[in-house]
Amino acid sequence: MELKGKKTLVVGIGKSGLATAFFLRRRGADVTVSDQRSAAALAKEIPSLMEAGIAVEAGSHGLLTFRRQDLIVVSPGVPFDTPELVQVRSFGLPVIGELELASRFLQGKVLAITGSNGKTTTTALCGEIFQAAGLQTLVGGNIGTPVIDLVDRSGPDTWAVLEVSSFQLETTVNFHPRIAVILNITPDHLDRHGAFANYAAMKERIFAAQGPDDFLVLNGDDPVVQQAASRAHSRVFWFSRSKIVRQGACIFGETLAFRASENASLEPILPLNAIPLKGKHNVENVLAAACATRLAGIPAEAIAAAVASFHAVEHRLEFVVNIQGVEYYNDSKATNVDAAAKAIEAFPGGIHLILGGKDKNSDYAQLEPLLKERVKAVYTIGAAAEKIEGQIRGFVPVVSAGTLEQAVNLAAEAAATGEIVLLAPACSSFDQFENYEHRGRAFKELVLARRGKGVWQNA
Ligand code: UMA
Repeated sequence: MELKGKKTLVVGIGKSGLATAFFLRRRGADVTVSDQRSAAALAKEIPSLMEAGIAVEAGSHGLLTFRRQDLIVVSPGVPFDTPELVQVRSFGLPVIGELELASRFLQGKVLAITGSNGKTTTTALCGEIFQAAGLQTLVGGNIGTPVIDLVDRSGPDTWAVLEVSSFQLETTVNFHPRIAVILNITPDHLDRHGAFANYAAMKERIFAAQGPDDFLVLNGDDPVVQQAASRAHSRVFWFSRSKIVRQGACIFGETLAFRASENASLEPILPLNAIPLKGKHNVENVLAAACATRLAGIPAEAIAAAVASFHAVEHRLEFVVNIQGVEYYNDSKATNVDAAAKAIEAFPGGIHLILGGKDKNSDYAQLEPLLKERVKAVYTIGAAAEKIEGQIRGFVPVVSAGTLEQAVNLAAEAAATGEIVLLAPACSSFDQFENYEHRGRAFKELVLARRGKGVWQNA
């Protein structure tokens, strides 16, 4: 793909857009960036963009700016149906995302992981397994480092391990992972994708450009993911926590095992009790990671060693502290109902649960059985509080806390020895925080500030 002298527009100047704009400029393109934030709000970004010779449109997206381009690259958070994008697409102007652009320049092989939940943990774990096996490894995508920033570090022998979101997949064309993984598909981002079927279709785009030599790893326990197999053009492998698979990874007795083909015997990878992560969902993440990395040719021993020394990624069911017998867990990344359910399932009971934030058109009543069985009280925060309270009232005592600070204090005061205070909000964070990381850090600071009030044991 020739970029020299091409008129390019990058829409959105967040992490992904900034990295893309500088990449395009380094490759000799004529670059403009457009962001709906005001020039004042972009005061930090504008000087370095101007210095690199990149033109900046701030405050709104101008149709004329969009029409003047040869190529438009959109950031993942910019909806594909933004009116200016719809118009220029109707003129035949190419509109792609950062993931697609990066994949055209990335050298080596790609392992890409998507799913509604568990993507970041599985991506980080696969990265560690590759590294433990001595392979040249790059990790990026939705996990934090834009894929475009990996391009200059990639070579023919590199494995790029990428977490890819439905937002990123929406704009792919030729993105072609050697190994693609779909962990699970449950309702999320319905405010962006509309119907659940649209969201599921975005996830399936991860394998749309795969061929017969590629691998697709699917969750054999997830009915929505199972349906994807009939549309695959690549070799399908399964992972399952509940049954023995034809080919892929599964549980045999107390051992996680891999079967290379229908006729092969099960090869033990590691005992289940060697998995240091909490929760059944993390067993699924390890199964997926073991299957994908085994398909990449990594020996079982290297997989077992990397899994055994792997610890929870920050903000994913992260143990914070034990203060006077009460354990605090930060699962700020539980930004949808299914993720919150998985966090609750990780504990047998005695949970003081903090729920709320920005609603994504979710149905919180789905939590009913788990709330009744395991949760002592719910503390609601943020813009979604009223909706959540309306949908879960009667299942469990609900305290309207408003802010995270108030929720932490109320939960800490109510929790008895042996109980759990869990932030698994089932919502995104943008009503009260910059992002889920900001929310998770705020939770940890509030919790750790309480250490003065008792005896504690750090993470
Ligand atoms: N903007 C516009 N016009 C719009 C919408 C947004 O100009 O119509 C601008 C905003 O003003 C802002 C910029 O776009 O300046 C933000 O871009 P972005 O939302 O794409 O965010 P980035 O900072 O580029 O981060 C993105 C991913 N964000 C999203 O998908 C929302 C990050 O995933 C990812 O880590 C990063 O690229 C690097 O690849 C975060 C995320 O929340 C973690 N992902 C969602 C999730 O996990 O649920 C999908």
